[in-house]
Amino acid sequence: MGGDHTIAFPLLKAVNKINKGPVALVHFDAHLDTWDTYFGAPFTHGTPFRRAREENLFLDDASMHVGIRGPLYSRDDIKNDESFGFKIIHCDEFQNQGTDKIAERIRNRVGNNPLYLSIDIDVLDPAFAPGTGTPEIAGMTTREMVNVLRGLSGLNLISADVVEVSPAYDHAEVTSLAAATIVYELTNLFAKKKL
Ligand SMILES: [Mn+2]
Repeated sequence: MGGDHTIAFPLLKAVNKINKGPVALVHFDAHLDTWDTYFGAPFTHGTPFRRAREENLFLDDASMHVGIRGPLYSRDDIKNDESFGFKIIHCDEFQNQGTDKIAERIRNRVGNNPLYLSIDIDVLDPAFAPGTGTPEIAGMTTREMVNVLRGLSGLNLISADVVEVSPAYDHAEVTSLAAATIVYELTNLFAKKKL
């Protein structure tokens, strides 16, 4: 919970160790986070899933990004990302598809595989989560976020992160409220798994 998205890489390593193999990765974010380097550095909040790919930490036939809309450095960003095994649900698709349909697409992709959910708070529109380092307009609403998560009930969720909350940039704790409530929804998903 909380900080820089770089943490997803060591967390995935730990989860792979416990799971004894790669997991389905569903990544909510405005950005792909699969760059090779960011400002010349290999270990940053823009590169965790490239490093994870190099160590085969996620399943290339069961992983996806949700909410993508960030700017690209080059066309290769998309080509490389696809070659790593990611499918993408673009944020614009929420305009024409309900959250039920979006959740169904995620469920079909993940299947019965063990699931790691990585949630960058910047997947939300800055109206709902201004307190983050790389805000992008035209994002998800908190209502869409909550309803998609509830639609994932019953999946084999084994671990999750909620990252990139930056209280220094927040207003009236609106970002912290969104993040805390997302974590609460995640605990419900873990609890329902056992029913
Ligand atoms: Mn991110």
